[in-house]
Parts: sequence; structure tokens; C-alpha cells
Amino acid sequence: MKYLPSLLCAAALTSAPWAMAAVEVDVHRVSADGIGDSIGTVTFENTQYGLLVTPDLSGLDSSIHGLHLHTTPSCEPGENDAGEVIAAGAAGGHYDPDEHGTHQGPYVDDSHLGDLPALAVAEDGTAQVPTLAPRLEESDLYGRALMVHAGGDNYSDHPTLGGGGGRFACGVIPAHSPG
Ligand SMILES: [Cu+2]
Repeated sequence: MKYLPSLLCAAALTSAPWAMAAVEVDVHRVSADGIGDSIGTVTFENTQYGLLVTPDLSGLDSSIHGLHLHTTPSCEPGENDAGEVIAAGAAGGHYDPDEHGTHQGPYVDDSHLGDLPALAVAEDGTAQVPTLAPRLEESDLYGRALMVHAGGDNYSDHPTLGGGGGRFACGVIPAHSPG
């Protein structure tokens, strides 16, 4: 019995902070009126293969949905290029730090860096299938917004931005504060 405390201590140390960190993003429905209820989370984790994207979402249409990083960490309504107030407009456009200016999806180098693999939603409206984003790592996430679109994503500029259409749900990833 007298060894038990030190065993517990060792167990606690093995799950201590130097274990692989993950970024969990809370995702909420959005509309032109503001931010609504949570539909779940998406968790991001660095791996040797790229950024692992693990959704745990519900309440979605059973189809494919565009999933991207947008430039600004806000899910508030805001104006689009035409001056109309749209859902999560404050998030800005697709995250494109190298100014490629084209939406080609997650597997093409000269594409928006924020182009994530599309979300596959099951018949019951849940999305739980993990995907990999090989061009991204965790440090790219901070200070962005994660966007779930109403429409799909064909990883091309036609239709516009892969056909994602309206902004259905959104999560903020705050800027990272070191320490
Ligand atoms: Cu988008």
C-alpha cells in the first residue's frame, strides 16, 4: 500500500502538459442576426501526417459541407463584398496568407491555406469522421475562425469557393497567448 501514492504520482506525470496538445473549437450556428446554439466541437491535433481534424458535430444536413479557416477570429454578422449583412460575415474570407487567390482544396500547394477537407455528415446529421489537412499545423489556427458552410466543396473556384454558399456554423480560435 505504501507505494500507491508514488504510483499515482507517476500516472499523473505521464499525462502532464508535454503530451501532444490539441485545439478544441466550439462551433455554433450562425445567422445574419448573430450567433446561436452550439452544434458541437472540432478538435485539431498535429500529427506526423499533418493536422488531424476530428469533428464531433450534430444537427447538420446529411451531405457534404465546406469547412475552412477564415481570416478573422469572429463569428458575428458582417458585410460581404456587396455590402449585405451575412451570417458570420465578420470572419472575413478564406485564410490565404500567401495570397494565392484561388480555392483548390487542402491537397494543392497554391491554394488558400485555410481550405480544409470537406465535412462528411451521416444520415443522422452527425459528423464524426476524422480527416487530415497536410499543409496545415496547429500554429496556423490561432486568430482565425472555423467555418461550416451550408453547401459542399468541390475544391475549385467554380462554383465560387467550391460551392459552399451560406455560412451555417462557425467557431472562433482566439489568438494564441504564449504561456
Ligand atoms: Cu469558407
